[in-house]
Amino acid sequence: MTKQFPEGFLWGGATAANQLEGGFHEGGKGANLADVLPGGKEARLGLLSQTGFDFTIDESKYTYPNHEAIDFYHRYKEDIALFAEMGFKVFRLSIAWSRIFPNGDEQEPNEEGLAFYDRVFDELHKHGIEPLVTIAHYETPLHLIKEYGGWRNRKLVSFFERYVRTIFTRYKDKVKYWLTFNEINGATHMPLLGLGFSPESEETRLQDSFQGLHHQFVASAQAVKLGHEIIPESQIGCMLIYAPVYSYDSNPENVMHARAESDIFNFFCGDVQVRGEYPYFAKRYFKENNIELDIQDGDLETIKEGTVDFISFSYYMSRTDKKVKTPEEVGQGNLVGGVKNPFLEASDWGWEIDPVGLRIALNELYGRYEKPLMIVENGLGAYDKVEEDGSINDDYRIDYLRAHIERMGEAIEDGVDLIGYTSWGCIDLVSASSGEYSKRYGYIYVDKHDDGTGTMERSRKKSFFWYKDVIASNGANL
Ligand code: BGP
Repeated sequence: MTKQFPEGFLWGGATAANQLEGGFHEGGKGANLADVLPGGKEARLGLLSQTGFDFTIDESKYTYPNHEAIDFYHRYKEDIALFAEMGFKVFRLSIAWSRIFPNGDEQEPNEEGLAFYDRVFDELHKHGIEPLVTIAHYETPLHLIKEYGGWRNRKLVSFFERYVRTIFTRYKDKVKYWLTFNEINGATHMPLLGLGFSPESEETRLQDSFQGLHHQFVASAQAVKLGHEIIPESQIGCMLIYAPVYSYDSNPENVMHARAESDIFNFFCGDVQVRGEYPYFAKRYFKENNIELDIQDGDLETIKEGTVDFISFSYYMSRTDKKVKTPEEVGQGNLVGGVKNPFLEASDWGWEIDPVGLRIALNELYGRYEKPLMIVENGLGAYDKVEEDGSINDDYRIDYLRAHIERMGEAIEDGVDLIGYTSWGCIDLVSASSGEYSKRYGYIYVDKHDDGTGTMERSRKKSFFWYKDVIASNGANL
């Protein structure tokens, strides 16, 4: 492809505080959810989906890689300089709520935490990089989880309001692009991550998740309204995990099922946050699943008034759906469920690689909402090998990214208004779902390993130079 992307296209990379910063006890920070999640695929994935999660830190049993992460807390200057060297226009990071309000429910913020992000934003601006800030990225303050039961509890709406008011006011001259809740629609799959509670039983999972989501919808809409008041030029988006749902075959029963799955997984949250109302299909879904929401006076008005300016989403995979699975097909699908797609290869973690699915996702989202779109996560988690001369030849990562960026170009040709792309884990960091260092996404290698060893030294992978050229040519050189 020799075509350039639209002028001003926001190329960059994405991260989250808990997977990046470390310094988990420094600067007055309180513990948050990620601090109690153990490292290691088996331990973490199992715990994320279980009911009745134990929120204590047990170092005799588990390791906790997020405590140290990749030490961005101390090394942000060096890391931002490397992002600048690649030519980043934008850098996505999250603010750790518990750095600002260590317990989440205090009246007054923690000045040291606020000052840390001041320094980070200043450093980014020094290099001409625009920050894109996620307000909540799987890091609910632990106290809010233990004391209040996470987002099931309505009180979090007002604690969140205090938090967003504080950060909007503080950073109003430094941050223009904001996202409210990371992958908000992932909540029903893994309520622990997004909603900060572990369901008591499978029976209460849906009821509690949708109630928690309702609270987040109100909190998000309030944040949008507040943000527009405090920072008139701000652009505030929602953030979805998007996986187009394919029907396994042309059996109309399967096609209808796939459509309904897509509605509830991909569109439910977007419809509320972009259109400002619960979608038409919610009523029947709630009825059939015995979900009864506590919606208070004024909530629906708030949701209507606080619709987002743009839609951001993560894209890693599609999902292939079948209404009735054979016993062999159960558990053969992706992270997001479904059945195995015979046309797709999968990553070492079983995530199916589907660049065309990204073009489909872009068209589906734009076709439904006609609002600007930003891809704020995409990438390949892979094992990297450091050669004797220190080089890291991650051609597999380049191939993955190239194929996806090509389809973004196609979608733009299709007429989609795509404004930016921040690939996930632009610098190696701790994996969210498996708590591993060895699942690497970065252009920048970090010498840190699952067994806790490593110097934390940073080095440039082959993809670093490739991405630099992509950005310099505005997408023409792939
Ligand atoms: C998304 C999360 C990120 C991130 C990414 C990759 O779901 O928003 O926090 O980590 O997925 O997932 P993983 O780290 O599990 O490979």
